Amino acid sequence: MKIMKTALITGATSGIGEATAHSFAKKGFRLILTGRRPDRLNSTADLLKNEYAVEVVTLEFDVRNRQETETAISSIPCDFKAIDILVNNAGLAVGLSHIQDGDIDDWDRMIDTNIKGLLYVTRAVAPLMVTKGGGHIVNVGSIAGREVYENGGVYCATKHAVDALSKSMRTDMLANGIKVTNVCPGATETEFSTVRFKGDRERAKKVYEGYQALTANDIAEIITYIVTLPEHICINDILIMPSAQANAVKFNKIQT
Ligand code: NDP
Ligand code: 8X3
Repeated sequence: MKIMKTALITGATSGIGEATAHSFAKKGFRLILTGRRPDRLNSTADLLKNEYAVEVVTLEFDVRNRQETETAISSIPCDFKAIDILVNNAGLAVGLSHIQDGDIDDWDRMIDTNIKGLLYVTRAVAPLMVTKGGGHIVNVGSIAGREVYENGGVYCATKHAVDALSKSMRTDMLANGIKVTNVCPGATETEFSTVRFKGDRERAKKVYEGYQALTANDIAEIITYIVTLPEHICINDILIMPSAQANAVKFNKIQT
């Protein structure tokens, strides 16, 4: 009998998280999808149930809220609690500014979501993996976790933290049979830049003009490859860039 994997994906209402939900559903995984927008969670869940006949549970919570996070994870139905894969994807950049001019509310949102939120979810899910004797945690880092760029200091710091936490988790949970992968995308066209520019879609669109950015689906397929490798293989760390991107700031753009 084929053993079905159960995966929890944070930030499954959009972009990389939503695409990963589709890619996992194609493999027949049982899904726990999370995010703050219930309409999107429900429509994705309905679509995946109809299209791939997979079981889907949705959890609406804000990863910044420790109590909400703990309550949501503990409400997962018993038969879904043996989680094989956790994709810590929920995250965001807000604003672009020099440190000396930075908006401290923006900093709080990034730190609370990208670092503390990832930790709250992991602290709630990892013990379930320890109990079942294994699992795979995929943290969505970034090129911003490898380099820093002007005006992006706090976002870059949060993604450097994801890099450090991925290494720590891999060390701490090695004896528990838990694999940890840090997936670091470069420019990927999602709602990311619209969020960074606080709803300014025109400005966001310009980020991806003149070259072929990665799609959410590109990253989702890579995550799916990583979590379906044989048990004895772990991709610890992977950096994925559009062919037209050399580093955080250098792009080969066609001038229009
Ligand atoms: P999107 O904005 O399209 O998706 C972000 C997801 O995160 C949404 O589903 C959103 O759900 C969720 N999220 C944000 N804040 C919270 C919160 N407080 N609580 C719960 N969920 C939250 O962007 P991407 O798909 O691009 O981003 C996914 C990850 O990829 C992020 O960690 C980002 O930093 C990273 N990344 C993105 C790159 C890019 O170029 N796009 C490159 C490198 C890394 P909701 O609003 O419903 O809560
Ligand atoms: C998102 C990519 O280059 O805007 O992590 O930081 S970048």
